[in-house]
Amino acid sequence: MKVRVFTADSMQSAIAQAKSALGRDAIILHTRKFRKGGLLGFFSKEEVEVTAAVDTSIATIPPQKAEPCVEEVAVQSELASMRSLLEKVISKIPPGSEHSSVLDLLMNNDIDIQIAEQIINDLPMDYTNFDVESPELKQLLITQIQTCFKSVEGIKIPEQGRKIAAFFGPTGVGKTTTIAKLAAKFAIQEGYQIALITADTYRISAVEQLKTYSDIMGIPIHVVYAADELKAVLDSNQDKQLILIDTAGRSPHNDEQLDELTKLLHIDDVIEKYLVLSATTKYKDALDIVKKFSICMPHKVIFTKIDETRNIGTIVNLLYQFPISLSYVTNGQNVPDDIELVDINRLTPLILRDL
Ligand SMILES: Nc1nc2c(ncn2[C@@H]2O[C@H](COP(=O)(O)OP(=O)(O)OP(=O)(O)O)[C@@H](O)[C@H]2O)c(=O)[nH]1
Ligand SMILES: [Mg+2]
Repeated sequence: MKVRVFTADSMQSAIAQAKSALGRDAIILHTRKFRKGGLLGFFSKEEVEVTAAVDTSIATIPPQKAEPCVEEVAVQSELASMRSLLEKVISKIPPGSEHSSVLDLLMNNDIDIQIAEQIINDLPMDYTNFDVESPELKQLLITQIQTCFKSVEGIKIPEQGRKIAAFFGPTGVGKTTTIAKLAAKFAIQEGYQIALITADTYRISAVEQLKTYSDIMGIPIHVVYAADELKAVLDSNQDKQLILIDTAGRSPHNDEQLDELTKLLHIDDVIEKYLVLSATTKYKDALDIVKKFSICMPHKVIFTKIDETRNIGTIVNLLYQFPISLSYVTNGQNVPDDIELVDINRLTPLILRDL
């Protein structure tokens, strides 16, 4: 303990001196007043004496750090993991807000994030010079997307011989309607000799559906129940320049049905196989469909119902994933009008409709 005595002309001033010399923890041990100077007791001045002390042992003990409680530990660890997560997320965002705006635009059009990144990375020039909503940037993206369209070909009927085309895919995508549109185009508008075959004996009224079109157009129709019957009908229609085969819609997850379909379609190697897909299909489902139906070895793909969706990025996503040859797109229920050969210049602006 350290003890010191302080004198001043007032109690306040003496205590202030003590605190200033010994610190805020100083304690006052004793005070007394006394008179100083003067002559024979006259003219003397009253003074105050303060005895103060400070415990030096307290001052030298290092302050104890309180042990954190369980809740504090949990909060600290939570904060640490949030910080590390945030750092990871930030590290993945490429620098520049232009990049994320263009990425958003592509993703708003249903283009998968990884494919959108690829499209942006492959742009031949610095897109950051352009305003995100500028027509120049839109054109740059469209031109880049067009590079994924490898080949487009519709049904080509040879001068000599015939063409046999079969249509297959998931249920309800528009196979039968598309066949009716193509039958009208080739038979009525272009005057070819054609025949229809339906192998869809699975769904009640499926035969009736195609028969109604064949009756209106005056085109012969055959119904087949098995692969060998198909072979026989193809053999008996040698005089036809085009034969269109309808099949029952199949789930991509039913392997037994897909095997049966594959056998039917491979009864004759000359059959040109068209996978029919709806443009309204979610990308992940479309991926499954293309993977599963690849067992049937499609030559070309038809996208239907592009009138029913605002975002047809699924088409771009698939083209970036698979070396698909395109043929037709359909854009409505009207037979025969709502079908056209894929025109890249007309289709790609639709893909970026929301730009
Ligand atoms: N909006 C729109 N509807 C279409 C288009 N193509 C077909 N449809 C309609 O889709 C529905 C199903 O058409 P279908 O031709 O019967 O389909 P499908 O693939 O043959 O069906 P399943 O044989 O049952 O597998 C019908 O209502 C058609 O009118 C199109 O391009 N746009
Ligand atoms: Mg059908």
